[in-house]
Amino acid sequence: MKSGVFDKKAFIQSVRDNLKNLYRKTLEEADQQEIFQAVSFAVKDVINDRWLATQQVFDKEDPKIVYYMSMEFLMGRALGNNLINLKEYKEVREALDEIGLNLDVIEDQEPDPALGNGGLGRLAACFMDSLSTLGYAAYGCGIRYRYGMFKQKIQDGFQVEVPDNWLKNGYPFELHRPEYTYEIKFGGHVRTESREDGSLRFVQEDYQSVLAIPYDMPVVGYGNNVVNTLMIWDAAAKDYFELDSFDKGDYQKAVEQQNLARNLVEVLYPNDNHVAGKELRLKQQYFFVSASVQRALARYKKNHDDIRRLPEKVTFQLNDTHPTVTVAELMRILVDEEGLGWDEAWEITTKTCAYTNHTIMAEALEKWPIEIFQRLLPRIYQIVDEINRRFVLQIQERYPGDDGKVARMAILYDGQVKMAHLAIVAGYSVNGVARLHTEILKNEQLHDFYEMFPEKFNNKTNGITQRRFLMHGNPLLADWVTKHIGDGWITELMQLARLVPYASDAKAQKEFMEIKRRNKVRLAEYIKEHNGIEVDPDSIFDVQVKRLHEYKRQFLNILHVMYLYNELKANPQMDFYPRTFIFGAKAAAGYRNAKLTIKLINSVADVINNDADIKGKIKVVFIEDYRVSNAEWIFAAADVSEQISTASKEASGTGNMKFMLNGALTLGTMDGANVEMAEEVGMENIFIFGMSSEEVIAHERNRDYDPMQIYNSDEGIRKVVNQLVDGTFSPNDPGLFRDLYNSLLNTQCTQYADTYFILKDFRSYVDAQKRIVEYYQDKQAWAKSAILNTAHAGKFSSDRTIQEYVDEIWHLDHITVPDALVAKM
Ligand code: F58
Repeated sequence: MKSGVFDKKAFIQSVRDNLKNLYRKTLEEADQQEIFQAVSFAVKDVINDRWLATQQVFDKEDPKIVYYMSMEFLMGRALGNNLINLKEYKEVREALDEIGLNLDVIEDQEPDPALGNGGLGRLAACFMDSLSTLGYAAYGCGIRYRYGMFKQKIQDGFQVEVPDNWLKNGYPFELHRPEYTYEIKFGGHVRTESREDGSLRFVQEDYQSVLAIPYDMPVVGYGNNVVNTLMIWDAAAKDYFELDSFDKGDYQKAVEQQNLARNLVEVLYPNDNHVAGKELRLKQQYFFVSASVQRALARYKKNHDDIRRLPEKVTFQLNDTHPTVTVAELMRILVDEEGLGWDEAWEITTKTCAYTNHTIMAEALEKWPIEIFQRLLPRIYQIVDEINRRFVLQIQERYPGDDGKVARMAILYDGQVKMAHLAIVAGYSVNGVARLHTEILKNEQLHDFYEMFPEKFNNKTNGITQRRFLMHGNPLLADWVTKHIGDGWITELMQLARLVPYASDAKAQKEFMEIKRRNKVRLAEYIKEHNGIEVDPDSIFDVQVKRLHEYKRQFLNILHVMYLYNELKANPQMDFYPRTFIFGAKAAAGYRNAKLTIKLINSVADVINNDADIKGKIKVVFIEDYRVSNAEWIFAAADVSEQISTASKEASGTGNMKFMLNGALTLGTMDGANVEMAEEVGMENIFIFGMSSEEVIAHERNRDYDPMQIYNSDEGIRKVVNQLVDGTFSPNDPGLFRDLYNSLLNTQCTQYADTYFILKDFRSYVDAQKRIVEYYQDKQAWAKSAILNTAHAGKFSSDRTIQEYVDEIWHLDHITVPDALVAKM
């Protein structure tokens, strides 16, 4: 086991020992949760040897390290993934089988560590997997939220949020590291004193503080002994011990610190593409940033004595603007604690921090009221103020007399701290997450900055890990691929291109579609069990799973389902290929139209699924609690992948890539990474519709779009829109969907009607849907396109993305961890 050979007997013995030591139970007495824990600890033993060995290599070789700073890591379950990456998945399944245990059932006991919202958090998790697999030294730095993303229940068609207590049984893959505790200071004020050499020293006083205590989670590389660390921070009160003694310390202060510590890491803010400007969120940001930067610098100083050479060994990647205080915290430590001058400190900081932008949506741009920022982080604010002062001078020098530039570009303006501006000014790299997105950043959103710092801007098209989203999620297809081209694709996804010849091979087509069918049966059983709905595995599985947001246009999808239903009702004899429309989405708790869209989908499902007239030709399913674990099965079972955002709004998308890898055909707009997917797979194998991003941007600029004209002139559209308010889908409460109706037509309700151009793109979408059903009925053509989608998904591996970050931004050193070293642990 240590050096790559799996020892079945030892593994089973280890599981039995763990049951005995943890629960004083035999295998026969233990329940499935206990068995999950015991198996996980047995796996962790194996991981620990590699983890220790990796640390020794770090110490010996001193590679440059990337600290991936992110408020979110949507890791998903670890047990199965760790086994895959240890290359022991099948062996462990067989070993457990021999003692009467089923690995699927055991894996299902694990809570989904859901410390993220959606794409941004899942990207961070895929990146960690690729960093380990490619052999680069990395720490993921984040927060150990007590409650992650809420669990979604559907009650009477409405979303209800239930807290997700993922730690209630204890999480076997985390390691408590109290020896790396740091103090984090909030509030108070800054006193200035003179040093002996006449320079000034800044001291924060009368602050409240909390302790940051890290938990480490292993991130196992595929088959290479490398184990990196996800370091997530828990909070504890500093002076709590004083509470039980009346004569020591300040009781009031101790209670406050206790409350601060409790609240800080209590819960993840459940918004996607929208920021909650809450003071607690800023506290969370500074908390994990300060702890991580302190940890990174302590690590560096252990074996380097020149802090000026920090950029040679350390880089901080800011996952969106949420960790941008990194910049100011690094400056603070360099100036206040290391005693460097401003210019020297700035030189180091601007070679160490880099920023990734994930959205152009205005609601997602972080701005903090200066009042809050200054009160909470007085010293950090002073530093930001100085960065801003110097930057404004630079703008004025470059664009004399242009006050517009200052207004648009300053970091502090209008009583606000603009985090993106700070990240761009201090970062040595600014990247978008798909080619189109980066172009929009350069030409529109961040144009002023691009003009001033063109050399900072670059693109890194997102990717996904094939280890989780093909090997683990779709073992049948993974084996089929390996049978045809060998297993090199597991670490070099471009090798999938070798499947191209099989796309036209009748036998391969048949096998591929049989696998798709078996995955559809697996999902149909899940749906039957969870929704009580019977779906036909021979119908077209048309799937849209992602966070619910107006720009992602689940609304367009369900309006189209209503439209089809109307057609079928009007003409029950029409030629109609059976379709199953599958949705899965969480809405932010306070996002009304998003929540109402969930209710609409469920109401439409109720009516259509129970209408005997249409003979089950359309089914609508809303999968409750869409999350990483059920996502893996959903991607495997999809025929059609809905990627239908209003062009220009989806920065990249990553679900689109997971569907493609699993052989679904995309029905999408020319948005985000869809553009590059179309380029890879060819326009014959993808279904594109709707306005281009240029057209959307032009309409937004000219404000010349009038949905009313479409409503008035198109009867089919008028009918579905009217059905939102005539009680067709809510007979007991005909006004229920009025807000959705208004969002399409009524200018009083939103800044302008139909903000996301749903009616504008509707006909083009109907047409693309028609083309796709026709195509589906040509079994050979479809199978060929499906195989070609898998074959051309190679570019969308996060391994490719990470290699680009390494080559063009981070410049990390490659490490290897020899078997012999692991064997010695
Ligand atoms: C997503 N952003 C983009 N933000 O929407 C998606 O196109 C992209 O593929 C993905 O990032 C990865 O680059 C996203 O998920 C959030 O969830 C933030 C959470 C915190 C508040 C602001 C939005």
